[in-house]
Amino acid sequence: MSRVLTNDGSMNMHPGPMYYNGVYHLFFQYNPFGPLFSNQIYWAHSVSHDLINWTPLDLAIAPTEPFDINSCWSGSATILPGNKPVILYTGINSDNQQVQNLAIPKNLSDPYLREWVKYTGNPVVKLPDGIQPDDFRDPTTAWLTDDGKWRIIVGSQKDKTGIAFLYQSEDFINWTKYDSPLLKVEGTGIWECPDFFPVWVDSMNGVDTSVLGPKVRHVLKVGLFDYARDYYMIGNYSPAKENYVPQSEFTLGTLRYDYGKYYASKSFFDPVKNRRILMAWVNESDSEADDIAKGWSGLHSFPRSLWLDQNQKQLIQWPIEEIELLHENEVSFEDKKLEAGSTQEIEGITASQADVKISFKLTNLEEAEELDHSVVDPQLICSAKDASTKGKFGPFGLLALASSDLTEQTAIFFRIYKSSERYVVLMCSDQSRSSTRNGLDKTTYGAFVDIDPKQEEISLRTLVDHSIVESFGGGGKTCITSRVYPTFAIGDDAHLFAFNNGTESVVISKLSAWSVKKARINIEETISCTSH
Ligand code: DQQ
Repeated sequence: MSRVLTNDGSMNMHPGPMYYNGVYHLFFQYNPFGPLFSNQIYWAHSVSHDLINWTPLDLAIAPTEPFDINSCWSGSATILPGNKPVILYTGINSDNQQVQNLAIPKNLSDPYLREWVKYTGNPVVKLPDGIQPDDFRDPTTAWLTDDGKWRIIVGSQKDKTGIAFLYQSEDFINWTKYDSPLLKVEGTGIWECPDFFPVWVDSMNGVDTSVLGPKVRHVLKVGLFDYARDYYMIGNYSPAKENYVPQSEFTLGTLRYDYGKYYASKSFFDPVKNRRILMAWVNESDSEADDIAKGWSGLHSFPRSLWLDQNQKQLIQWPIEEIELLHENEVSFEDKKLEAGSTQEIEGITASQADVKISFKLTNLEEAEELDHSVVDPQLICSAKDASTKGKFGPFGLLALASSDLTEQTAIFFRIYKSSERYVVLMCSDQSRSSTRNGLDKTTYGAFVDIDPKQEEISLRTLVDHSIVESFGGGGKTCITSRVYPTFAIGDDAHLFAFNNGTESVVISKLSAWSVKKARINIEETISCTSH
């Protein structure tokens, strides 16, 4: 699989992914001196022609100036008219304040934009009055409206109220804080790595960040530092009064891109295939000592396309189609009954690096058990009833990175409940038996899937890549990413099973699975500097 990770350092994500002249760029937070986060963070830079195979370049931005001497933190790329990329990023200045700086490519005719130079007048956005020095960061990609002004959001907080400050500029140098934030919500803590972008109301295509009007809704994503979770809202934005009205009020139950280990994400518009593509930082679930021993920490999720669901209530996410470049040895079958308490090994693929799609057909659903309304948090329900706890319909799903005797397994499964007159679909990712090793974060994740099992099959797609498992339930309505470190179920000793621990049988209506070849990543290669 393709994971831009660092051989010798800490990577914590929130890249400024961007497309420019035939090349995809991935910038990301990087500590060149060791595998853990530090107070000397740089911008690393990799490039790709297919979002699968990546070539590392020299570090793009280093902490060298008074305005970023104590680290170059997250930010975003924007393509200005005339096809000119610029980066806005957070610098920790010599007074340890978070300020926002501008950098531009040194040589636009270098197709890989290897060198970036900082604006000598940095910072272009200073810490606002009344905001703590470490509460102001992560400028978004900018968007332009017909009044000729650019806008960005900067994440912040004041007294635990999360804030999306909005700034306007006509020249991308002089920025003015708009008198009211785009949004603020009490009690959430600081908002990191905000993202703000339009999505079509009636298409799966992506759309450029500056598009406005009745055919789009706007997504505001905020990362809650206190929970390490990326929440998003869908709403209506009108630039006239910088007014953003989310369709539903933000709460900690608000929609999340991913209900597992998935944070500090960033999206960008891919004009080649008209896609909005999302990438996130997937941190480690092992210990710092483990990270020091392995010499690196942090990787990023597989790129996802994202679009607005037809019901306009949530986003849909799906692995980009380029993953098919890495598929081999397809295995598939249809209509296979999975009796209560049974497993079905999926053989013929490399289970440690695989892509598997499975859908389940259920009958006599009226037998489903009632949802216990005393526990409403799906993650708690999944934590209380793991993959071995029998239900009626469920747990059924996949056992990934499983040892042959199932002592090690990462279980991604569903449970179906009746709740008054409708059905509820719960999706869980159970890491409790992912490894015989101790000292790991084996938190179980869970979320509901907004599908009606009377109307459609229960589908799951899971990407397995050694220590990362990314699952897409309900065709991409609910996503859960986990990090696991099996000791036996590794390499050729890893197995993949479909399983049903419910008392009711289910039918695998269709399964397709592939081995996924290794992508070319982190391989230095002399890339020709062909003048464009
Ligand atoms: N980590 C970055 C910040 C960002 C946070 C520093 C997100 O820019 O807010 O590496 O994890």
